Amino acid sequence: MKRYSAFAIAREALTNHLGWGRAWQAATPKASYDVIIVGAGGHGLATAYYLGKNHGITNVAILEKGWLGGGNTGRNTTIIRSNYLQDPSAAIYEKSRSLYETLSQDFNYNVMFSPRGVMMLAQTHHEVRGYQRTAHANALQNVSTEFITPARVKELCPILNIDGPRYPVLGALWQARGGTGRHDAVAWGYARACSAMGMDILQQCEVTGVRSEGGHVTGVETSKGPIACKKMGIVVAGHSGQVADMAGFRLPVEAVALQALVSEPIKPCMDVVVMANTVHGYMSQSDKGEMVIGGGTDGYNNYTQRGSFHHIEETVRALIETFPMISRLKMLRQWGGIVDITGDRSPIISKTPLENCYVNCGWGTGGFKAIPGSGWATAQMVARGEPGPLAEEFSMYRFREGKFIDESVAAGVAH
Ligand code: FAD
Ligand code: PYC
Repeated sequence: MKRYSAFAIAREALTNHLGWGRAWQAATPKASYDVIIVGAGGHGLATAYYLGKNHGITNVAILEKGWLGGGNTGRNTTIIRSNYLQDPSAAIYEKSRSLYETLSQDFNYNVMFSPRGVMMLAQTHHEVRGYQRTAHANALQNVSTEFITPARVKELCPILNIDGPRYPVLGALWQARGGTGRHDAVAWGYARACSAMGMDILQQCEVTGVRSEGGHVTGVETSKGPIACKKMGIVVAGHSGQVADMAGFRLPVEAVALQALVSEPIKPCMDVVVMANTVHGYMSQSDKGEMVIGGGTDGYNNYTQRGSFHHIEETVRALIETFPMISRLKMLRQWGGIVDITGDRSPIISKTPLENCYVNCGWGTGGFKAIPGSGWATAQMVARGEPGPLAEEFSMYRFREGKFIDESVAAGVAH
């Protein structure tokens, strides 16, 4: 793998940039692999990466029906935070946030992690109590957050109107080391590192069936032919129900569209991320100057993977009271992704009814931030055959046993 450095840029500048090479190799399927990961989103790629890096398993194929990172990983608004309420969540999200801090160095590839600070506005007394509770829980979990006053909110984000008539800002849950990252670069960085370890990333390779014998997966049917495997990981977000169905079991997840939009680029006016969960809107400014805006999920299950007009209207209307300046902005584009939501708004990292088949899903509206930690934990489960400490509470069977990990407040846009 070519190392990226200032020296490499200078050398390539002198040789017409002919020496860069591909970031990852185009592969053709082998007949068999030790591990097949279905889904080349961030979670699938990170799982493969940590299988190689932490467990020395590199005879791995990552199968993607479209292009890598083209699902939710390439469609999200890139907010990274770990201000969750319950202990198992705080552990995995904080592991993830801390891995983000050094991911660029780990990859030798810039994922543009920007710990600019994330605030979740409290705009009702109910939210004040909820976020104060989270700040106290985070203190016990070694997650650094604080509940801040409206004056401090205004100081951190001067374009905010804190005196709105319907929803004045009463305070905020502030995580100074939360922020954003570059979503495509996260997928590309993992892909490049997986390819360098000799793994095959098979794009345009849709899994259409799962072969099993005596409760064991033996391989998959794909649009490029059958491929055998010793172990299989299903990491397909909004399509988890479909692939689980091919494997013969059901998952407690619903698929629903989540949408976002960006404005025309403007001069820098906001250097923090603001989430306003009561009105269902959140905003940050991208490096290009666009205001990145998102709202709540669609109110009905669907697989549309596109934006809709009513969503723009609702989201922008909701945000204008708190950010009056956006009423004068032109919007450039909108899009949607199919997110996989569980009943307690927490993910599933789990064994399944098939002995050597594992599932990672249910990240819903909030899984970009979790990519490194989730990949770390899922790789450990696939390698050892049992979930480790970061994953063990996230079994799919918790719904049957009533052991919910309720994150409906922390999930914000998914309540
Ligand atoms: P994906 O990236 O969707 O990857 C799954 C892959 O599986 C896809 O590429 C798909 O093509 C592939 N696949 C599906 N079926 C098959 C098959 N049969 N065969 C082969 N491949 C298959 N999270 C945050 O933390 N912060 C945010 O700010 C944030 N904002 C969001 C905003 C929007 C608009 C959306 C849609 C999501 C947002 N999220 C956010 C959530 C986050 O994007 C997801 O939780 C995360 O990207 C999920 O990653 P993944 O790898 O599990 O799924
Ligand atoms: O989980 O922080 C989040 C988030 C923000 C927007 C969508 N999800």
